[in-house]
Amino acid sequence: MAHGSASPLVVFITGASSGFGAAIARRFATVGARLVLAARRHDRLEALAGELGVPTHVVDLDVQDRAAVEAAIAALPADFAAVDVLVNNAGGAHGLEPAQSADVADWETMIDTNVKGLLYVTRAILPGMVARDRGHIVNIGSVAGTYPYPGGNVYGATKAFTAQLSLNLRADLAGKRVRVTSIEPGMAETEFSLVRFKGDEEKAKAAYQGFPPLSADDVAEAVFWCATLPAHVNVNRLELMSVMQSFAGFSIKRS
Ligand code: NDP
Ligand code: 8X3
Repeated sequence: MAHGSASPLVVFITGASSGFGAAIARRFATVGARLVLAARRHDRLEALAGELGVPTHVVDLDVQDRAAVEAAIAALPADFAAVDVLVNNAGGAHGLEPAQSADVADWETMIDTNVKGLLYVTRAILPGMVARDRGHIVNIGSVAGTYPYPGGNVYGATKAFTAQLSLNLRADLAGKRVRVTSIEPGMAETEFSLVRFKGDEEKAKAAYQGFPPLSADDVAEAVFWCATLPAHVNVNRLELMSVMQSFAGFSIKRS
């Protein structure tokens, strides 16, 4: 187990009620980790906790609510308080409209969740990691943070933030045994598209038709690998895609 510790890892996962977060919880449960499962949908978290067979602490949490984040982390039970691995996974995309017609409320939701929520959780957990000189922050970014696509405007920008913040955290943590990793997946079949298309199941399904997208388990495996490498190994960035997803190149509109 990483960190040279005999005791099980404590893993704090935001957005554990669905998709990557739930798969990450299941992957860490296979090695007996102690899990903090955070999200807004309590029933989903309770159901997941019930199936895992490892010690869990369920936190009903909207990461956009700074006071609630600080209170929930301050109130972690002793057995879960020394977080070894924080997976900043909560988030998503809202809308796929071009910037000139996108809904500003969707932009605000993405910034409040993917950027500010991630910061609130990180800021509350990081001091403990630094004090213990041990820990790992895994931020879930996206290929959308590196490669532009039509309609990706603010979503991609929030994921570019995640990638750069991850590198800057590494700079701030120089000399500390606290690792930071940015995981940057391409299209993966989860509830992501259902959220992006505001519950339109047909559109969401179509996004994953005709090719094998990544699965939540694929991404969970990448997170698990990074977190269980020897403690001196820091994966800075890890980008993964379906073999059938690639790059479109530049667009030229000729007259
Ligand atoms: P899902 O929609 O399946 O899961 C999103 C999770 O985020 C849910 O558990 C949801 O929980 C949680 N969440 C959303 N808003 C909040 C909030 N305000 N407070 C707390 N939790 C919140 O999508 P994915 O699993 O695919 O997405 C997980 C992460 O991966 C996201 O950051 C996404 O941007 C990123 N990603 C996804 C890709 C994909 O193609 N699927 C590819 C690359 C990156 P609840 O609603 O219960 O609060
Ligand atoms: C999700 C991947 O390509 O749909 O971050 O933006 S993509």
